[in-house]
Amino acid sequence: MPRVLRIAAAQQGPNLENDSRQVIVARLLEMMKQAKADNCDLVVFTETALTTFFPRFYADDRAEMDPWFERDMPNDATRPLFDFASENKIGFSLGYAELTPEGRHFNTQILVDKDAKIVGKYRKVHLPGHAEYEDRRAFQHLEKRYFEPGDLGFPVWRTMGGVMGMCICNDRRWPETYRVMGLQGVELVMLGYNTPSLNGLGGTDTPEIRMHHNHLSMQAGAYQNATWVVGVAKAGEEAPGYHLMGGSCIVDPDGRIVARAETEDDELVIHDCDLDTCKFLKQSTFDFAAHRRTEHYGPIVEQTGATPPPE
Ligand code: CDV
Repeated sequence: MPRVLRIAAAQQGPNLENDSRQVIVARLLEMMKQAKADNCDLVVFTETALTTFFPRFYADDRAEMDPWFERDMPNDATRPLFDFASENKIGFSLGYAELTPEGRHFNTQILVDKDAKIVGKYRKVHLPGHAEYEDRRAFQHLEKRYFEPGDLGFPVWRTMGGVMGMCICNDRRWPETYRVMGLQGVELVMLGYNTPSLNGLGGTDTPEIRMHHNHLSMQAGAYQNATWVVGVAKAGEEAPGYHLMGGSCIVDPDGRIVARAETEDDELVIHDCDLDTCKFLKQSTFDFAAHRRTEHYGPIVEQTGATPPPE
């Protein structure tokens, strides 16, 4: 099995509110075709790739949001991606809003192998934002209203010659996300993000500092767990006053950005990722079995908020 995977991060320009699934999937398919023409093994699409980022909309009745969700995967709209994958032997990872037969709502990412088989499913654990309408915000971020936290943990899968895992957007900011996968020997973490260029609450964040946070989180996660990380944006103005950052990138196990998007549009960011380059740090600085001191890590799982010492 070759250990060099040619990976395309398929950044997307904005999905507008009225764009149909068919129009959006045609764009994704075009990027898959370009990736195949460039001999890629795997294409990574973003979070909620099939729709606009609807958690910016408020509805009293959350069922009004159900049309943004997929009840089956593949379905009629996404089947062209699966057909292309199996006919051309190319894998992909795709983010979408999932509505289960039991009526549960998740922010989901799947991993599809070169025979178009869904080999992995991840459901977003860290849901940012809020559950009720908040007047003080320039725009809403209602993920806590429309999704429940993922119930699958952070699994990894041995597929396409490597050990692969996924997370979604806000998950990338939490070291625990990468470490749980690192403890399973992950060699490639794939993630998509919809990240506004400004904080809806105002504050001192500039678009530049937010881009810095974006890359810093992924670079740290990659280095500290000796894994490749592929981060894929949905970028640009999805609505007036609602601008999403780009900056899609591929990060090597040393934490270096080795390829990066230059636009805020549909754009492939391609790199030959040698999974064997994970080995050196996994066997030295980050040889977890040799160096971790779990007897001191209790608070990480025992408490959520910080408890500073008394004044
Ligand atoms: N889709 C996201 O999870 N977005 C968050 C925003 C709200 C900060 C993120 O962490 O990028």
